Amino acid sequence: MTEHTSMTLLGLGAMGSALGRAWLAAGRPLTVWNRTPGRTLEGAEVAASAAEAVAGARLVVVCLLDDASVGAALDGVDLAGKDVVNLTTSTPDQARARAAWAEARGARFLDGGIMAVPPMIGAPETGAFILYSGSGDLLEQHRDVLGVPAGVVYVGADPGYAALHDVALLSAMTGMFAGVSHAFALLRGTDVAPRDFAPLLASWLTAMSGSVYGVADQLETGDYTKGVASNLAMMVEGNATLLRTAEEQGVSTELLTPFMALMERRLADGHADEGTTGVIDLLAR
Ligand code: FVH
Repeated sequence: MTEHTSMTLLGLGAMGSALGRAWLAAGRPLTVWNRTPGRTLEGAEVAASAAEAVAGARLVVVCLLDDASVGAALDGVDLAGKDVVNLTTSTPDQARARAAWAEARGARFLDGGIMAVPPMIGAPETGAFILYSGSGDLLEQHRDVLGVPAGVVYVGADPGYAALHDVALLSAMTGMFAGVSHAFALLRGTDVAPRDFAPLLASWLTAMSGSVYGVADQLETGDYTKGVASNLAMMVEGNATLLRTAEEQGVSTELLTPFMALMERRLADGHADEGTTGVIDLLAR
């Protein structure tokens, strides 16, 4: 018989439940607690309070709405000697403060950023992964169990780094969603079926995604003209066609114009031969 580390999960929302189901399916005994009673998981032991759930476990996984709910749930709970893994989305500063808070209570702390939606949990073929930062020793000790719901990616000892990476990835996704929304809006009122357009859009975004490596190389070498295939002068000219088409199709340009304005500023500063990497210099305060 394998002896498992005693483990508790705080939070049975959509994501907490998905995580819990993955651990139970993998044969991990699990104690669960949720603020609103009645939310349970078949096969798990239900604790009457967060304090009771934590008291009986070495490994404490927290997946609540936000950092404030973590503070509320664990207020007054004895964390001495516990390994706390916080998978609640937070900002980098919140994660650092939560790490200091947990360590001051005698716990080891690891922060996590879940790069998946609930149906991807426990399904490695989906590419789901969880970013971790903080105690590397804690991660190594529990890597097997933490690897059950999704891939494990450790991004450093700074407890704020998982949140930083998480939010950077989500921010890029938000920009992509904005572009996708604008693209589908252009087709409204035409006989182009969204279902027919979707595969073209997916292929194009996939093809363009490789450009992130070029941006990274330019940032690291400091040469923003290196390997430029489409220069800023050409792209700013091309923006006029994008804006005019939006006008023709009766679509607002409000999602496009903030980025285009930054491209124009960089061009006006004399960087016609760059791509869009110089926009990063304009953003970073
Ligand atoms: N669902 C998703 O797509 C994502 C994807 C990536 C990462 N997130 C983050 O995961 C955290 C939990 O998200 P969730 O989907 O489980 O969220 P909900 O279904 O809304 O459940 C929220 C749970 O938090 C409990 N809760 C809220 N406030 C408090 C509080 N003050 N004290 C104690 N618990 C609290 C809530 O309990 P209840 O309402 O059932 O009583 C749920 O268990 C989150 O950080 C996402 O950003 C999800």
